Amino acid sequence: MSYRVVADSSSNLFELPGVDYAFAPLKIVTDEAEYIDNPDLDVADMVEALRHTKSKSSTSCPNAADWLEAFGEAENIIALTITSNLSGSHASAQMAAREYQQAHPQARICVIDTLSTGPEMALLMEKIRDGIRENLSFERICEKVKDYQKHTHLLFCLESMINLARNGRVNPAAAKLAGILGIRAIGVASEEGTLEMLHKCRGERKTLETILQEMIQRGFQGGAARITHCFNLTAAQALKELIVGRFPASNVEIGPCTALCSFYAERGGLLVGFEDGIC
Ligand code: X90
Repeated sequence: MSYRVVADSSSNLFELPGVDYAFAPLKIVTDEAEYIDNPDLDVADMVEALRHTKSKSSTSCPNAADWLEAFGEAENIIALTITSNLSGSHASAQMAAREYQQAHPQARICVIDTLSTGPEMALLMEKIRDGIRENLSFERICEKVKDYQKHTHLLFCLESMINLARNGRVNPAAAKLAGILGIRAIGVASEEGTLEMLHKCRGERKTLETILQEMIQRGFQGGAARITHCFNLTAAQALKELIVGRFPASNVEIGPCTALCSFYAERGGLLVGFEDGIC
């Protein structure tokens, strides 16, 4: 049985080694330029250019045609989207799925609203890959990933929420928390797939310790954790060391944010996806 895994580029992954994978890119748009979240883009250049631009910047999600292109001609498709509460990506993917199903009545397609993004989405993708490798049925894989989703979480730590606030993705009061220089705001993806702020923290050490405490409080017991960072490898590594110091058997990997997450998480931002102990 042939499978294709598809996700929008908010997953920060342009490939998923070992499986047929395609992504649907989001875009960052200003009056002067359009940045497509794909491997050709130099994210450092984009972040720098955005820092100096006076024009308004916004983002746009893939449309149904973009999703259809990513679906290709696959027989079995599992598609993952960024939370439907903050983006139209999920609605586009659903529309594309209906069209695809009409054109390919034999095909099977499942579109999952991750109610999250970034590294939590990456964990769900890994779970799908495990299912494909184990030769599980399409239904079983979809069921398993939806079940796993109940046990995965996303925490994040931002040094600025300007782009989130300007684009109406967070309420202004929450944005104000992170607006003060030198203060980092820690938040979580809520069960409804919205941003919920938890703490403001001063100093990197304290911030990372608070993230680990929040992970433990949400049931982390040393399973898988995926960290993505926006030009902050040092903090990502320090967080990994903290996690592994406390849970030596944990499986922690670090990767960079691509364009969409870099735009919203902004320079210095960290995102942590992790599974709770029941997994
Ligand atoms: O459709 C679009 O234009 C994309 C809109 C995306 C808005 C939010 C992206 C957030 C990226 C920031 C911290 C994590 C928040 C998680 C909330 C569920 C990363």
